[in-house]
Amino acid sequence: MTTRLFLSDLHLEETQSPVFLRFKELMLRECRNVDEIHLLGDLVEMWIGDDDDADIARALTQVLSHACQHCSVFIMHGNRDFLFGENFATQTGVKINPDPFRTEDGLLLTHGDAYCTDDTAYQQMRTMFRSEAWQADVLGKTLPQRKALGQMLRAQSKAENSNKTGNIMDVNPAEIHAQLQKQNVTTMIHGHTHRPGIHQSGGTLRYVLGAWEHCGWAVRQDSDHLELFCFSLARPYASKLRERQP
Ligand SMILES: [Mn+2]
Repeated sequence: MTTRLFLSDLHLEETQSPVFLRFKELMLRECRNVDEIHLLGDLVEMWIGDDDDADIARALTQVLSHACQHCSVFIMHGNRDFLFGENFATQTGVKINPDPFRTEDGLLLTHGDAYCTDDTAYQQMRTMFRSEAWQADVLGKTLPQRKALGQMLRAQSKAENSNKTGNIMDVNPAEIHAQLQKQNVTTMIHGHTHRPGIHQSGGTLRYVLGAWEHCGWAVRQDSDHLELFCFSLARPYASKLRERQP
């Protein structure tokens, strides 16, 4: 009997933002209620390396370290935080899962961007960002250099409205189907597209997490029962789960 919580696309930037406050409340509360919390990518708007000393990086480290004392926390790389590395994992206690990741009870977890195959320009960029050579080059720069690069990329992303749903292509259903068949599972959970919903097709189920914009989104798993839910970011997070029995 596994209880899990899945989140993605928080795009955390500021420690004083409602998004970060709700995330903190949720993590500190739910780590006592579930066995595992899975962060399925784009937890932060940008990660420039595990040595980042920005407020949000420190605050995030604190929250995750605390949560890891009570439950298992897994991180998957999104297209904005693919530089989370082993130092961050060691510091906090989180485990970094590969994308896709298949749970032992047959859920296929993915950030989702790998299946947006209709956007060929995006896939070319993705291949570059995920290459060892590009990552080694970036991580070889000094922290101040990476901070400057991060600021530039953030400004560019804002100017282009990169996080707006209309500017993110949806997944390709045939690619999803092929991946589910390859992994021999029928249920997938992903984020990235900022199009929350549940899709049923040919005996498969796909849960899509939403971005934390107008509200927060999560999928809750209680053994074989899955539920997609949203909650207000304007007031403190209230769990619907009972505390785990000691
Ligand atoms: Mn994404």
